[in-house]
Amino acid sequence: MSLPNDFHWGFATASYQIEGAVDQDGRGPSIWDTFCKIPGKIADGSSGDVACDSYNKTQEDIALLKELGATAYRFSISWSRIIPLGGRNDSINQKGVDHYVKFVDDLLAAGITPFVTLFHWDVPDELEKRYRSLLSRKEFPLDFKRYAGVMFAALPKVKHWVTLNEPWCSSIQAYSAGIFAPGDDSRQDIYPWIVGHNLLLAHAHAVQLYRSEFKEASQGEIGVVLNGDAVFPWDATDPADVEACERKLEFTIGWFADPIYFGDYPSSMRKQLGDRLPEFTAEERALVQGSNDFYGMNHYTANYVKHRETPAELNDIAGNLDVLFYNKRGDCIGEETQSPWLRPCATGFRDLLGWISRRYQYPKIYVTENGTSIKGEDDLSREEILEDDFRVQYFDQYVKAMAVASSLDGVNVRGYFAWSLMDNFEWAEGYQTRFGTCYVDYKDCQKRYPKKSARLMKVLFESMIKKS
Ligand code: GBH
Repeated sequence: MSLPNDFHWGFATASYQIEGAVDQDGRGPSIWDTFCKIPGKIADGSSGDVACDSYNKTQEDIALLKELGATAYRFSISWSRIIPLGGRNDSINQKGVDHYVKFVDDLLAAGITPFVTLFHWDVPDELEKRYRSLLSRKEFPLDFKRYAGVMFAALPKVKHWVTLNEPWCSSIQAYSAGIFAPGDDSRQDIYPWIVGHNLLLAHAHAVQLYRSEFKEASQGEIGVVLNGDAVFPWDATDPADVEACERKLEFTIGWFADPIYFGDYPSSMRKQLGDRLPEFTAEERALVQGSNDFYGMNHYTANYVKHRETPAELNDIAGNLDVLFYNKRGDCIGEETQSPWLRPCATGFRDLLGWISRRYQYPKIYVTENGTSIKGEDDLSREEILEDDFRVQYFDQYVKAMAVASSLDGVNVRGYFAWSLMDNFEWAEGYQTRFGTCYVDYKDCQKRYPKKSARLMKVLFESMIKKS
């Protein structure tokens, strides 16, 4: 059981979840600033206004990464710090650009490889007001392309670019569930599919620009990050449940990865959604197909999947099936955590790495997020929180499952990022849910304290990465 000798490992974060400093140095508001102000949207009524104050603590964050031994760091850029109004004819905020230029330089000086995400859900608010942002097939992809180009030019030393984080969440959580910004669930039958299409176009435009003007000089790579939970049939002897498992993966992963690797949506989606799912024009298809240099994989949990007998509802987003924690025999998928959707099940990780590899011809994979919350963690004292044995066990099992997939299943996994470097703004769940491997004391200047799990990572990876 081992990992390749050039394997990258480290921790991940996202701009709105950690930066704070929302009015500093000319940053414009994003849809999350606006969304957090709507009463009832965030569990504890909080926002990213201060968060971990990482915008003002870059030196501390880099020191922390160094102390923990990370060889890489995945973070995201706040689009509205770069172009406060967001659009392709709007002005650039040099202070925002300078901030990330210095951050990348400082990371490299510390021997840490930056993996930079351009978009982790924080659309400039002005674009929402101007043309309803993600809903615009004409404007959004081009505005994103221009923003991406500004960053490619500003950060030539970055060799690993992520266009989008989890377009599934931008579509479903925002336009079906309505629990993420901008929270528009007025047309659950069509908006998610339109938004997904537009995000694919935005991704592909950025990739095309990178490849035509920047890739050769910087010798870098670019790809999208997709979320996906592992699946097990509710009744393993029922072919309809086995098929439902496949359909669930197609509706979450294949929705984006099939157009990127094959040039079109999965037929199971077309069959259920009909013309509510946009068609690719020939031009769009040519742009999207082949637009990944690597596959970015965010992975946390698994479910049992049971097919439904009744016809799919108009607002169904999963493939007409039930997603369950127990199977027919009464086995439970995994223990409860603080996140209602997350239950540890490391065998699912190995399975899903295999599924992605087989379906998309063994792409290079970076595991761009993996981690867990812990039930009741926020109710404990700091001393107790630092002994996060549940998280230690989670990482131990998941990283080993990944090493098995790498050693035995031919999976080409080349990097891994624990979510997250530190406790942070957990979107609609506010600050009560802690995903950090480091504890953040929000009552005392957002001081960071490594939990046991943060220190485990180095031990784990050093024991598994081949020396030569
Ligand atoms: C990641 O998404 C995010 O990238 C990161 O910002 C976040 O902090 C981290 O997870 C922890 O939550 O509501 O039952 O339909 C995780 C992937 C996929 C998890 C969708 C929640 C919704 C399940 N997410 N899933 S449900």
